[in-house]
Amino acid sequence: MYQLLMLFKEHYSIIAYTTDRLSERQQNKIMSDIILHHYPPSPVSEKIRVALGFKKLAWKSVEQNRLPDRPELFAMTGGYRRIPVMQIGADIYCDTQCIFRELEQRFPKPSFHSSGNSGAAFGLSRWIDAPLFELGVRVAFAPVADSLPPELIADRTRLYFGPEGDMAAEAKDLPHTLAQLRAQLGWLDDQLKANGAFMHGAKASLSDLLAWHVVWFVKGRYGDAELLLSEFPGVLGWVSRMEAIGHGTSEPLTPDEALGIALNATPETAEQTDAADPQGLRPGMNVGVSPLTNSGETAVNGVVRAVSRDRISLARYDDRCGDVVVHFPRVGYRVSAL
Ligand SMILES: N[C@@H](CCC(=O)N[C@@H](CS)C(=O)NCC(=O)O)C(=O)O
Repeated sequence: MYQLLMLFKEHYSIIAYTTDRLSERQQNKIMSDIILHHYPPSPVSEKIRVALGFKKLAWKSVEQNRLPDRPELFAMTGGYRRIPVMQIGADIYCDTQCIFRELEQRFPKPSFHSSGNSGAAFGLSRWIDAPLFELGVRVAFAPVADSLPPELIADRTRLYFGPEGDMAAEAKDLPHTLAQLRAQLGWLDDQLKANGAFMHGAKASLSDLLAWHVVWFVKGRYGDAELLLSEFPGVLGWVSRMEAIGHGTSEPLTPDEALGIALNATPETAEQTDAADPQGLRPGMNVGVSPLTNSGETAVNGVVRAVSRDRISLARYDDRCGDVVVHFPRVGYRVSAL
């Protein structure tokens, strides 16, 4: 069955894409490229844009809609709605935890973990990506909610603050939110002042990329950010060092072109088992993967291709992109047998 599908995919690709403008050589080059699905104001994407700059990589930039109207991307992810998503050929990496690990494995130098703090950094991400980031969302959106498109506010309120979320109440509660945020920015400042140029010393590492996206978000979107940050000299000096890292080099690609690249590629992920998996997950099982948050997101269903302690990879098929493998982190996601 698998071979039959691959034959179909090859044949279909030839009609749909290969006879197009691109020479085979150009295609092979593009097929192995890093493709980042993101949008410019997205702070979580900024984390990865700077990660690509950190590793001095060239990448293709697919600008997605700010609202979840992303049919080409959803065909590939199976409905995972968060941004960013990294695509390499027909392998689709969801969530920045997964993207960081894949970038580190494929492009080990310079390492995200030069300071030897990879465990601490992934632990730190559980604070920064959730409680600290959500304070950033509150200060970025709540004071200006009336001037933003109502559908954007409704969408983000449900996503970040749950079914009972209320952006007007968040606006009223801003002084409390700022008190929480201020104290936690103080933690970053203490760390930077004690350690030198970056969070763990002279070299930037994963912890800097994690902390950076929240500071970038608050600095760029909160009207009184200058005042808020003015008491943190450690953070202010570090901001210019983080900005100097840049985003690597990117070229634009359309969502449709990205879909064509997936259709024309074969997933690289081989079957992998993990005898110690506590859930007994094995290649071939039908499962659904959904975030642990009460954010109204739908599960992504597929057939397990690879299982490990940190990652679950699902094989999926969609007419528009053919066979793909979609990767998720284990931490923060529930895998349920179907
Ligand atoms: N845990 C995810 C969080 C991603 C996230 O929340 N991204 C924001 C964009 S900054 C998002 O998807 N917002 C809703 C949307 O863009 O549809 C990750 O690390 O990638």
